[in-house]
Amino acid sequence: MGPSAIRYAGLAGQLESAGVSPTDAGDLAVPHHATRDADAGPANAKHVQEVEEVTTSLADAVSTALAEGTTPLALGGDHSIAIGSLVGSARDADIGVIWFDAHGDFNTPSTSPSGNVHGMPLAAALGIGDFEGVEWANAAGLEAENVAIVGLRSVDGPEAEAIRDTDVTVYTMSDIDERGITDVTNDALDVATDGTDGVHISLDLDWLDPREAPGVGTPVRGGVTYREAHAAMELVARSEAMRSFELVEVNPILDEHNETATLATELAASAFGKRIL
Ligand code: 4U7
Ligand code: MN
Ligand code: MN
Ligand code: MN
Repeated sequence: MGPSAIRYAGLAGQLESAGVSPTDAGDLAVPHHATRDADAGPANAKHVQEVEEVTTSLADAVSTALAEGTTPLALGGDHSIAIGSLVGSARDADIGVIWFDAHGDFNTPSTSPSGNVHGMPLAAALGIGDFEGVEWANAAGLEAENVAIVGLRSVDGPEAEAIRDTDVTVYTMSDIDERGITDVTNDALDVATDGTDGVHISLDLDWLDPREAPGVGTPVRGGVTYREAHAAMELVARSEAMRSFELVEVNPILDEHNETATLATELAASAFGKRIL
């Protein structure tokens, strides 16, 4: 339902206001939740079979869009789709990623307290722990040293340890408090562009404070403001380094008057270069 809500909120018009001529490639085939057994696959990774199917079709769609010279924008759905975005974006290029999120999404089936794959995509794409050598999930041209997580404020114990064991750079909410969103985002862009061909931007709407973005599955108080979120996206646009983009975790059932979906469309416009004058 997330992609429908985001389209309904006016994504195409917002992108046009940013000077983009968007093409809607439609929905990928995603098995319906109620028709599949969440626990059919390996232990503690719900619907991982389905995630693998969607990863593969999304990765193909992303790499095709890039080959055609366009900038793919993937709509979720939960953050597990990032595995597909990253595999596709990093298939024929070295990429960096900026992960705008309250969470680290660095769990593996061995560490996850929930078994939800939306808490694992960054570890999956980097081939961490259980994901080592898992071909469908590993993003070929992505290295931990080009990954920046921005806005972190909720992380599980073993997940934090796993992040610390890698070269991933983390900017917590405290870093944003102390240094401001501009400095932090510029540093994250430096990390993600260093020696790479471009940057994937992964925007989990729970990055924002739940007062601004109530329609998400796992809200965490103390997130960035509306204005900070726009400022970060505007810096992304100005860098001209964005290669692929995704909006995830909008849940219209939990939303109020589609405001989180609307916010997602506005932030996309900023990331794609919308200017006031
Ligand atoms: B999201 C969690 F335990 N860490 O793994 C988990 F707190 O994509 C939450 O960032 C994951 O929204 C949140 O289930 C995933 C939990
Ligand atoms: Mn996330
Ligand atoms: Mn999150
Ligand atoms: Mn979530």
